[in-house]
Amino acid sequence: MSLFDDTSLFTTPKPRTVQYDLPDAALTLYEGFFLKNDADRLYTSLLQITEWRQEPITLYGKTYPTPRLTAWYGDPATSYTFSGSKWQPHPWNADLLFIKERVEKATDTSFNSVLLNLYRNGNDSVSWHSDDEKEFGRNPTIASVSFGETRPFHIRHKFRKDVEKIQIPLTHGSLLMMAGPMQHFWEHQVPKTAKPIHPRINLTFRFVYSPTNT
Ligand SMILES: O=C(O)CCC(=O)C(=O)O
Ligand SMILES: [Mn+2]
Repeated sequence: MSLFDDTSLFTTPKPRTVQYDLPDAALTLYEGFFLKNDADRLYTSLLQITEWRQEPITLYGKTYPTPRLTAWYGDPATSYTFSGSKWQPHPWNADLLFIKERVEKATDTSFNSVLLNLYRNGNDSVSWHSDDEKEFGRNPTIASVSFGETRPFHIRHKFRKDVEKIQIPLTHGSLLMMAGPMQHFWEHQVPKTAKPIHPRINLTFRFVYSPTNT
């Protein structure tokens, strides 16, 4: 067993729901949505079986390796363009379907795809962005599930300087639901950290509209 598989490092908080009172967003955090046994099992399994890749990303005409590993799974008809690359999904596996069904039941929402991110250490990150691509529809509902090391999820309003930026620690087994007009009014990031930390897996379930399902 490698150090990365030592899930005893990660604890899940007691289940609780936090509803954030924010302008132009519907944001709900379910801590302990997956209890420790399931969260540990899913972390270890997804770390090993996911088709992780480090994709190139082009910013202002320069190409860099994405500062994390990613993978895209979903229904065959969902394909989507992100940072200039066309993503063809891998087929669902049992772990992803297990997570998807639990999230769909609890939130009464359906999803047809998931983007996985692996933050290997503190040097991995995702920079400020919104998930407002037209393939997600006008006001997309995005379900964000986290396993492994807790990383802070920063959000800031794009237009209102009087609205405070907030940081939400996304713990092992948590579910964060982003809905309403949030992707049009807010941006989010997971910054780098100099602290020595363990990996974190994040899954964002989305509904992708395509010519075959609309
Ligand atoms: O890792 C996270 O919590 C966020 C990931 C994210 O924003 C994305 O994949 O679009
Ligand atoms: Mn995002």
